[in-house]
Amino acid sequence: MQIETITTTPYNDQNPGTSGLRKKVKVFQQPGYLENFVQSIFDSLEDITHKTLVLGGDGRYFNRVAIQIIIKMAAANGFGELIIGQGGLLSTPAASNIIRKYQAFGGLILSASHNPGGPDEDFGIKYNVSNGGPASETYTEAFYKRSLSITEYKTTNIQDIDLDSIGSQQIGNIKITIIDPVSDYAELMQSIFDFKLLKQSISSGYITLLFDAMSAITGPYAKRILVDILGAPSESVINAEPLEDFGGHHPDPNLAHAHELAELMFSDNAPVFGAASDGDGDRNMITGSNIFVTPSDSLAILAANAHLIPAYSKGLSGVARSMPTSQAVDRVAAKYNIPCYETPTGWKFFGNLLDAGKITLCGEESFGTGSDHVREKDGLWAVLFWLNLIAVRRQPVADIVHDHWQKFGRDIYCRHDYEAVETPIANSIVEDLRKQLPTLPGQTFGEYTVKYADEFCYEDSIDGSISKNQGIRIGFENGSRIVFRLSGTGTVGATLRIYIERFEPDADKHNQDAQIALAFLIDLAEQLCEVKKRTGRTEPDVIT
Ligand code: G16
Repeated sequence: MQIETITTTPYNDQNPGTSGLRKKVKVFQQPGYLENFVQSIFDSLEDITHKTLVLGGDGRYFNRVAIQIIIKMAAANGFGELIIGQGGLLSTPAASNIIRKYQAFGGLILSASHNPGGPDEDFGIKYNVSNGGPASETYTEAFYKRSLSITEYKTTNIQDIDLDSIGSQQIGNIKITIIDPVSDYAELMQSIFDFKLLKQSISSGYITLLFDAMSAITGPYAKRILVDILGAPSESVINAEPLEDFGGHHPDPNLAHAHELAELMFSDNAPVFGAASDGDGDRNMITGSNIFVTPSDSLAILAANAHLIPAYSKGLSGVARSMPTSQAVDRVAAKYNIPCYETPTGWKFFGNLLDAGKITLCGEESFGTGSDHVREKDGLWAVLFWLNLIAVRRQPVADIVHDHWQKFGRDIYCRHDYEAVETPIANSIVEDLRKQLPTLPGQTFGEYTVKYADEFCYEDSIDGSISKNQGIRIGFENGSRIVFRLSGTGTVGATLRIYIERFEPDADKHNQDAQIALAFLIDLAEQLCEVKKRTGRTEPDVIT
């Protein structure tokens, strides 16, 4: 194996966002672009010699090409072993599990998550550290800094590796192991949930289900677990084959993009339970017959019922949610007298709390829920949690949700996204909101009096690191909130997200449509940020 040092020129746009570096495939295909970023990561890590690196992605276009490039670079940079999912495939939670289980040094996960795939669409790459979780901002800032001054990268002249045959081979100083991407993950799920009860509930017909894998990574995982192990009929998993372009769709599990599932779930033939996951398998959308469960409510319901699940039967050490996620889980934590943490958007902020044992469950409004079993959010885990819950409580999803609201009140919630806004316009919206902040407290709009208006700043209670400018929050005396922030995962222009919530304690008013119940706050948000006025748009692109 001959090591080659290639001269390169830095790119100035390799600053990782909320979850790694995401760009158009064409950007990644520029000479040295992927290589520069990978070398910047390797250069920024502590000694990597003889260490083990996990490698896999969601199978989108450019996945296999990128994996071959990274294998050669990892070999040249001195790694001792690579563990790669067969076909170059690993869901994000499965990769996190493999890093932890095999005590790897870290992992590279290739995905742009829920963003579309294909030659003209998106690709992404992120580094996860030895706890299985996304690298913290300290690391990502170091990667970026290094990428601005990089002058060379290392690679080797070895042949492309056969990614499809399971087994190990030694090439020079590096061992390359291709593993089944599903079996370790399936084993982990069986150690958390009551599979015997699930099997009975499915075979008796009490639970009927539909899972939409959206032509993305969870197809093989869902088929193995839901169909082969738990015995659900094979038609229970749709769009089960991972495709490089996700069949031309957005692999984004919401009612707009998982429309096949949504149509069935809101029809007379709806099964008891329906769910979807995203490109890389870390997100989940939960529905029941004629009901959609918001991710914020789902987190609260899982927290309130966790004691019914074998792995969490002893209770939760604490819970956490990202700042824009509704306060529903806070009410559960208060009732059970456990700590509740509020972190910035981004799964990486949960890692320290999970490692320190301060929280067991965490989640985000962006269709992410997870626990201390891995250090990523986990789509199929959330699906199995809900199935286990339905099986134990012998209640349909709608009853579980309504019972929860009855007990805790309902945090009526929605998010409006304005996508691909011209960056200068988006920046001026944020700047102008910032200027208004000092004048807002004490002002009254209808029945809403502003209690505080600020920019969220997070201090990590474990390592003391501080993350500033994590979203603009306007909180009202009655607990309602409007939050504005720019997404850190888009690849075109800027995406403005507006998060709106209002607490409704009165059970007679729980069955309202969120857009109607929140209409006043939605109008107020426009009055404050003027996104429609400034962009000439009449509607958000996506409402969740
Ligand atoms: C990523 C992060 C999540 C975050 C989401 C949305 O998810 O891992 O923590 O909530 O992006 O972030 P933003 O609002 O900045 O676009 P994923 O599923 O895209 O990896």
